[in-house]
Amino acid sequence: MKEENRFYERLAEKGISRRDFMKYCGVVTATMGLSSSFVPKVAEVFAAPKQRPPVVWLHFAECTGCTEGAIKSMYPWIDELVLEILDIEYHETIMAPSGRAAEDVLHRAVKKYNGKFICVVEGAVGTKYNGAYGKIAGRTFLQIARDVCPKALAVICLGTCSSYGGIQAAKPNQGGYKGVGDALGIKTVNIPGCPPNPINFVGTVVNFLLLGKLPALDELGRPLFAYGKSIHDQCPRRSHYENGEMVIEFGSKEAAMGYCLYQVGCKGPDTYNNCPTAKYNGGTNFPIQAGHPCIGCSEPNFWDTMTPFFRERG
Ligand code: FSX
Ligand code: SF4
Ligand code: F3S
Repeated sequence: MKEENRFYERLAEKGISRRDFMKYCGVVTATMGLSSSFVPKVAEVFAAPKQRPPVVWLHFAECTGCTEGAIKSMYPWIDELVLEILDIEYHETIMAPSGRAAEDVLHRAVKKYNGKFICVVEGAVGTKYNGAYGKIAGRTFLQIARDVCPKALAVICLGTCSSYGGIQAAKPNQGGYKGVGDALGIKTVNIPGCPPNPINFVGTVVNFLLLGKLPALDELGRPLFAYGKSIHDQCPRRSHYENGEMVIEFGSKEAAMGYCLYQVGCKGPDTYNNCPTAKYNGGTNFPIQAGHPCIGCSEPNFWDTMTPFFRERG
């Protein structure tokens, strides 16, 4: 209880009311597909964590947009919440040490928490020429992945690059880039999207801390709570024509002002993600609502299979 009170005091110091915090917990709970009766339990995970799993966060070939999205949301306190429930041992982007000191941190953490840490990976792994297409501290991405990932309790691939290869794996893919699961032949939890929605990462971690297990996954390793439905099936611009008249199905504001973007290339029917309900930037907006067709950024090989992203209206 004391710990919980201190947590709320810390929030208050940052100008965050208990109400704002509970609202965020409500969003996380809904995203996870749990009933609202779980909201207080989700709040407890943040306010009085029973465990803070050690995390080793690796970067391979990518743009770091996934980290930017996950820890630099528009409400800085949400990022801090994420950092409160995780014990981040190694993360190149946010850690203070560099060079040899950073390497030492990595080796120490992997040794100390062998079999107990969560490995979060961003970026694809080059597999051709013994992985020569990418190195950190003299070791190839492939060597690092082979060394670290099998020692983790679970590997969470954050972003389309670590999940399936992303832009690095686009044709002609000279470096033989692959997602981590493919490169190592292991099972990973994949949170794709370029960048992925941070709420899906938070939901996965909270699921683990609250229910003691990782969420149910589809055959592509994606949590079903987030990637179980197509964008098209949840789209506010969905409409259909009856006797030449457009019928707005959802009756939402967006639907009333907008039109389906299929004719200009929208890949929503072939893309599985929760963007229309979770939205980005703290639930503000997502590409289709902003007038941009979905380019399928969370699907494997979308750079090859979903292009051209735009279609000229005939
Ligand atoms: Fe890839 Fe992430 Fe796109 Fe970028 O780490 S999914 S290029 S947003 O940064 O990996
Ligand atoms: Fe489907 Fe895209 Fe049209 Fe929405 S805009 S209804 S996702 S095709
Ligand atoms: Fe990506 Fe399509 Fe969502 S482009 S962000 S999966 S709407």
